[in-house]
Amino acid sequence: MLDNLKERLRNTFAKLQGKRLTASYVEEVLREVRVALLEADVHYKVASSFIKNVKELATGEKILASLTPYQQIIDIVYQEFVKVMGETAVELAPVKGKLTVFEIVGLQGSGKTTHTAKLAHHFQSAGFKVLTVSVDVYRPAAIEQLKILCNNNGLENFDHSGSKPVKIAKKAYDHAKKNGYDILIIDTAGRLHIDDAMMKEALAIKKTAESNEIILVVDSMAGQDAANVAREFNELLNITGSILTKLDSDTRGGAALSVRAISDAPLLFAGTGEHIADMEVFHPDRMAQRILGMGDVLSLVEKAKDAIDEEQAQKQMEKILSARFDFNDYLEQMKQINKMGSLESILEMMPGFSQMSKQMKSQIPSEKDLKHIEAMILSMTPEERSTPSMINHNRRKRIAAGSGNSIIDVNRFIKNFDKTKKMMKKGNMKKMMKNINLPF
Ligand SMILES: Nc1nc2c(ncn2[C@@H]2O[C@H](COP(=O)(O)OP(=O)(O)O)[C@@H](O)[C@H]2O)c(=O)[nH]1
Ligand SMILES: [Mg+2]
Repeated sequence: MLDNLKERLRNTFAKLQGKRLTASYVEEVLREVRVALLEADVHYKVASSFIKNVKELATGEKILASLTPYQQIIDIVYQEFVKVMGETAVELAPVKGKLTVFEIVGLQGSGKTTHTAKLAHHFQSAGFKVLTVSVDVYRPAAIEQLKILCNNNGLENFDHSGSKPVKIAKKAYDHAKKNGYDILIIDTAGRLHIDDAMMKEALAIKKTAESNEIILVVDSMAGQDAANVAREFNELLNITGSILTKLDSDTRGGAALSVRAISDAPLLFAGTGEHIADMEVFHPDRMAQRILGMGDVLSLVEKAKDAIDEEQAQKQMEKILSARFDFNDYLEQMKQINKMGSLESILEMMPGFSQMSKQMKSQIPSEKDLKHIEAMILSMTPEERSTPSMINHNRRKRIAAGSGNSIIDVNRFIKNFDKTKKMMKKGNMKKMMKNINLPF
């Protein structure tokens, strides 16, 4: 899902790599982000305010002077995505022993009936006594659909043969009250388009059944329309939350970004399939990560931020690329890398990783190896550390004995060090660093 938006943003951000930012450059990039949002069917008002907010943050002096603009801008955009979708996950919190009524509203085909059953399953699994009822009298098959879904999944459905939605809702409500249900979920009828009759009916049910939650079901494939649906339903019914459905399909994603901003009610759940359990609590941060297609890169940015001081990183980088790289640097370098966790797992998250040769990967020591390497380096004299070429056979024997390693270990380590150095000199490392812009 969201593949187009993901791809557009990725391409846009790729241009930032390794560049010093200027305010006008940021603007150029943000223009592209705006187009990407609009193409993903994000409502134009939402897109505009999104860009405005990002611009304010991204053109601050500190960011512009930063050595890692790529990470910084992505981080700002990411934070803005999270904000637009509501910051933190909001969960419905019905109380046992007291009837809470959910009224499910939305256009026809958006997934109301399916999600009525999913919600019932969700709360019943959490120990609530849940009753469902369909008041979609216009399509008898719809009432049957909910009944079957409930039967198949061990859920309770209020059986009726009524023809007046408000009356059915009232009966179901009385029944639920009398029989000690914690939750009543009312699946209402939808239309292909928003119309007066549908809205009036939903409002009348709200009054009769004292609906505590008005939950709007939105098809995430609805694109720009999703924003209009959210606005109109909200104006009349004052929705308290929404469910975005069909996020498993090839959606452009705009709905996810527009609905919350327009209705100002939290996105509660994401529908991710046709099966009863295919519904997740909506997490704005995780969704932002999916949209950016860079969840992994973002956590990488976090790691890099924690582990590495920018200025020191720049110095290290310069040294690696010069011929002066010695054992002291090597040890420092490997320690830094190790602080970030397994290097392999970090690199795997990055676009440039596949370009790194197998041979190169094999040069990266594990944490255990590092301990041995550290011992070996500490057993060297300062001259040896800074002039690796002077370490002859006798010196190697001494280093082995002093560090508790075998001569074979020492030989292998020095050979690896030479290889790594050669590779860096050849410019492989430089190329790699340029591609991935890792700050060390
Ligand atoms: N793939 C997928 N299909 C869904 C999802 N939610 C609903 N559907 C399908 O969408 C169609 C319409 O759903 P339904 O619940 O009948 O919509 P309603 O008219 O609003 O009650 C059905 O075929 C559902 O199986 C979802 O999250 N993912
Ligand atoms: Mg239905």
